This record gives sequence, C-alpha cells and structure tokens, in this order.
Amino acid sequence: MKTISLFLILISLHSPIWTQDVLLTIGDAHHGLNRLEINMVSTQTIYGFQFGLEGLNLLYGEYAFDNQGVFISIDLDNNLIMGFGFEYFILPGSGTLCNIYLGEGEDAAVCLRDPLFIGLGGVPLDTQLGDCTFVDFAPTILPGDANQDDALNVLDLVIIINLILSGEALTPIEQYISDFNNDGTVDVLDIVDIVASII
Ligand SMILES: [Ca+2]
Ligand SMILES: [Ca+2]
Repeated sequence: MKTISLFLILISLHSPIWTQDVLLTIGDAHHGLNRLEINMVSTQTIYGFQFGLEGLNLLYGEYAFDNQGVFISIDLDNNLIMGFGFEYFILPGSGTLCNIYLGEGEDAAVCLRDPLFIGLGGVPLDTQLGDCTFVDFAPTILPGDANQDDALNVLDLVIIINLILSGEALTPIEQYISDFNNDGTVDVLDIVDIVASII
C-alpha cells in the first residue's frame, strides 16, 4: 500500500512535465539583424506548427531546427509564423526552431501567443509558452549597408552590384538590405539611390 501511495505521489509531482509536449520560448536577439531566435523543447514528433508574435512586426522567418525540408511561412497581416513539411516532420529534441526577422528596429516587449503544434494523426500537442521578453534591437540595419559595418559607402555598392549581376536568388536578408528604395525588387534603381546618398 505504501508503495502504491508513493507511486501516486510521484505521478502527481511529475504530471505537469508528462502532459507538456512542447515548450516554446523566445531565445537570443541579434542586434543589427533584427533577428530573434525561437527555441523549442519537444518530446513529440511535430507535423506542423504555427504561433503568433506580439510586440513587433514580423518580416520573415527561416527554419533552423534541422535540414529536413520544413518550410516557414509568415502571415504578415496576423503576425503569425507557420511551419510545415510536405514529406518531412520535426523529430523530438531541443534547440532553435526558427529565426524570425522583425521589420522595425525598436525596443519592445515581445510575447509568443496562440501556439498550435500538430502531432501524429493531426492531434494538437500540449504546448506551453515561455515568458515575454524585452528585446532591444537598436541599432537597426542601415538600408544599403550590405557589409553591415554601420556605414554606407562604395564597399556596399560593390556587394549589391555583384548580387544583382550574379542572377541568383537573394536570401531574405540580402533582399532586405539591398532593396534600398523599398519597392520590393533589387535593381539599378537601388544602385542609383545609394550612389545619390553617398555623394
Ligand atoms: Ca557598409
Ligand atoms: Ca528596390
């Protein structure tokens, strides 16, 4: 009888841990890049996820947990991050789930909200969120500052011209920095505007 009682006590002590499948927390903030790590500890296989962010506006995100073909999609209107894979899923583990980039270089209290993590058979997993975090992103990226040395000069022009001439798809951060006039494309107009602001 004593053994059973002790067993029940142990269950009650540990049950909060047993029922939690996923813990999602705000990780390190990277100044200059306006990048915020979102970290995860998961005991379950995850087949898709979404969560919201409050405090700062999302710009884009990149999956960081492993290289198993999981895509990140951002709902800019609702400040939601979604992750899914057509053939792959996220194995249990811990680490940075994704990096998210924020458009405004302001200080703000950032909170995670409304997590929905999907497990085997489409069943929602029990997901807990970490505390809100005060994030200081100042100073932000200087538009056109391709080498991120906080100065805009001919060195940045050379980098951006080479990016344009390469014909390769730009990474989100390259796109963000190089689109000097913020019209959604990186082209000679950005070069002209950067030259005008340097001289
Ligand atoms: Ca520079
Ligand atoms: Ca542009």
